[in-house]
Amino acid sequence: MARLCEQVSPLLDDAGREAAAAVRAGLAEPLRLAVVGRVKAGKSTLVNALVGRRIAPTAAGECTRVVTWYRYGAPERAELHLRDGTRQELPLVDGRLPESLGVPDADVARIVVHLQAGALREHTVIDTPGLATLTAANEAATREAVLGAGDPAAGSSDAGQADAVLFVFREAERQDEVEFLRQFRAATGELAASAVNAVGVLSQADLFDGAGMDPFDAAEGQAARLAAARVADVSAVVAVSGLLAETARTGRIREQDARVLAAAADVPEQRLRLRHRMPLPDGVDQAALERLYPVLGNYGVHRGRERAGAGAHRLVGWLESVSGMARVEELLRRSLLSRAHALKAMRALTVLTRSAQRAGAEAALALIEEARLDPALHPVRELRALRLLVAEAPASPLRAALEQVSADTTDTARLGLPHEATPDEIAGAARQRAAAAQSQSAFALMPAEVEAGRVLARSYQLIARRARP
Ligand SMILES: Nc1nc2c(ncn2[C@@H]2O[C@H](COP(=O)(O)OP(=O)(O)OP(=O)(O)O)[C@@H](O)[C@H]2O)c(=O)[nH]1
Ligand SMILES: [Mg+2]
Repeated sequence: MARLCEQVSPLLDDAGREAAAAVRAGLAEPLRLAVVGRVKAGKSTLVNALVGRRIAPTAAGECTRVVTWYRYGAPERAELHLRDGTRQELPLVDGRLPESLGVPDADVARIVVHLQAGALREHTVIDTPGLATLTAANEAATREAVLGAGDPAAGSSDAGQADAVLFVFREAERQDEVEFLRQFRAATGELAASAVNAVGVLSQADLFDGAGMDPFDAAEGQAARLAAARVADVSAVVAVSGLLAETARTGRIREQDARVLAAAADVPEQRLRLRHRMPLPDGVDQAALERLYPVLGNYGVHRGRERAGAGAHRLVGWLESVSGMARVEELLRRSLLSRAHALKAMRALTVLTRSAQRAGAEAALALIEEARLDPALHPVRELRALRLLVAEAPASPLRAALEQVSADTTDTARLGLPHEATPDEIAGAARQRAAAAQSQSAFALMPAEVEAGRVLARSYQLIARRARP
């Protein structure tokens, strides 16, 4: 891809050259993950939990107004990238982004925050303003910055910034989520979220109305239904409480807090709910307890009381495990980080192709077409085939094999062979699979399966060739 960027760049116009340079620079960076969803879905809270810092502002009202990147870097700092191309330092306030940026929001293309947070070595996280928000400008900015639906005529070289998407769905909106995804897809076109580059979470699981059930169990059931209904848009959906994870991971619970909770352990839950009308029993520090509600939510306060007796450490451990955040990270690893190289190349190819088309650069398009056939870019073909297959024939037997070969792993793992398999064994198994995939392709009825079989056969041939050049 890097070589292709260099070859194509001189054949493009100014905006295209800029886009090619940006794409080239991005190849060496961690995967860029955009966190997308409706206003107040809990995106920024989740970002804080992912990063392990309370850096992004969160609030009950519409809060994130500017697309904000969190990337690994030292010294820790925040910068405004203004639309006129200049940059300005943005001082942090108590380690958090300030409420006011000092310039009109509309002048800011994005905020870039550099942090030395371990999680950011693996992926850059892009927090976005909520879609379907009060202000149309927010929504346009998000679409533009996330997946390149920006208007190229308006000089948007920002197009297509994210390699992968984390959708944040919220219980209250669940009726609308299908429509939301449809609109999102329409707005983002070829770079749209799909089963290969997007995963979902059902947020605020602690608030779920489980009708007597544990809210997390109820949320998990709903998450599974959402995933089944949207197989083409996200590879999976898991339930999570961003708030509990953020609280657990950012040192917000001290010994003193655990003592306050433990002191209220025997107060009936009903009584706690009525605390504004009826004072709590002696021995409960009502003011201190009140301060814990925004930090832990009703669920965390009420269910946390019984764990608090064993101290803050145990309480925090419980918050972390009940939050579901570890499962979100596992999903990110399994579905997105495991194919980071191909996802980055896929976005890069799309951006280059668009730039070449816009500039009417036939020679550049020819180079890109040639590159698509290069074995080095075969992983991109695998992802495209997988995307199509999941959208059109999700139950196809070819799917699992295609998922397996398209992961960033070793050829033995791709074939499911033991680690110590010899080159001859690898080549032999790969040739056999190639022949099988070819015949599956020949007998398939759905176009998506025909293509999947073809791509898979080629994947196995390439593995065979790598083992025995
Ligand atoms: N109980 C509970 N509250 C949450 C959770 N996640 C977020 N919240 C609360 O919901 C409100 C909105 O959270 P944010 O993280 O700011 O949501 P957002 O999607 O970034 O909002 P915008 O940037 O305005 O689109 C805040 O008051 C959070 O404390 C959660 O998992 N559980
Ligand atoms: Mg936000």
